[in-house]
Amino acid sequence: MKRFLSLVQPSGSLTIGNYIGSIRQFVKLQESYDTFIGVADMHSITVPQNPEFLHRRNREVLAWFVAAGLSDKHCTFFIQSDVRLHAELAWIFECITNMGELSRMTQFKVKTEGKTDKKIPCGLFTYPVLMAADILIYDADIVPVGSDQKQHVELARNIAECFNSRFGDTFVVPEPVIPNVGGRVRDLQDPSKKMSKSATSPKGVIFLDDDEAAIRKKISSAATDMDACVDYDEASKPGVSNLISIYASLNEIGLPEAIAKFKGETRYSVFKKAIADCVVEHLMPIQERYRKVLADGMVDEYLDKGAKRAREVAGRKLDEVFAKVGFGRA
Ligand code: AQP
Repeated sequence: MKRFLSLVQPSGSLTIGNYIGSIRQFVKLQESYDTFIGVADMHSITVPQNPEFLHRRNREVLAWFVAAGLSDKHCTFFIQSDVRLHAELAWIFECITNMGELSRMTQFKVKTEGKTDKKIPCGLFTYPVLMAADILIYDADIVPVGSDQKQHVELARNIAECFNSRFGDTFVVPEPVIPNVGGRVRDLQDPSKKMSKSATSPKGVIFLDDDEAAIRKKISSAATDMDACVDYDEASKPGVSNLISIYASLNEIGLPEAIAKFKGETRYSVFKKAIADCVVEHLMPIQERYRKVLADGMVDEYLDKGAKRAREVAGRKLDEVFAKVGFGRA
């Protein structure tokens, strides 16, 4: 059975972007793959985190996974820091990755915009290498990601190919899988940016744990344009197009169908209400399940079981890598 893997950072409350761009895809794939789903707490400290929040969020992210429909029958759930082998492999990968490749990473440029070198932690520069280790240590065949992470999966492919050519066939070269619609959910207030959990303002971000009133308020005040005519055009109508994409993704319909439903509507209030109804309808049942999952106390059991298996799989791969690079005694 082929393997798929994805990790989500517990760097804040999860957003509808995380849900549409990644978690929902995992739910569809889980039965057809040997599925590894992780909480990337080691990645999240590239920006300062409150340790207490981080502990709590690790469990909460897992609870969202389960509430969204992922099951321990199909998934190996783990917290990244429970499998420290990732960091050991990342060190080896850092030694075969050059600075030029990392300097080209768009996420690095976005996250360091306007900052001087003194304010940029090295981890922010090298985390794509840790991400490569996350993926390659499990020999993942596919990695479903939002479009913002595609470049990082490409880096993982380059690293796998580089290692394989230097030390012999060792790693599976993974494929990124990007959703056709919803690969980049945009911030509702500033559609030039992607919706992010750590956005400077929460106004443009729909968090999975937002209550109905907050969701409706955020959507009704989403930035649109002065045309007063609903249509899809990412360049000239990014705000309206974003809302249509969210609608299409959540309803699992194609963009043309979603566009046809709203095209020509002149009242943005009516259009936004339909989007808000759709988001509320989708999120409320997930929120209810989330509360139950946290209350039923199963999260730790899933994580313990998952960490055990993840350590076994990762450990075998790392032993092979250590031997190939010449570590230890022959
Ligand atoms: N806005 C988005 N649209 C589509 N997909 C998205 N993803 C994140 N935001 C969007 C996808 O969610 C997965 C997990 O992401 P992550 O938490 O590991 O890191 P991220 O991409 O950096 O997510 P955020 O929300 O922007 O976090 P912060 O603010 O902490 O940096 C990935 O597959 C990602 O593509």
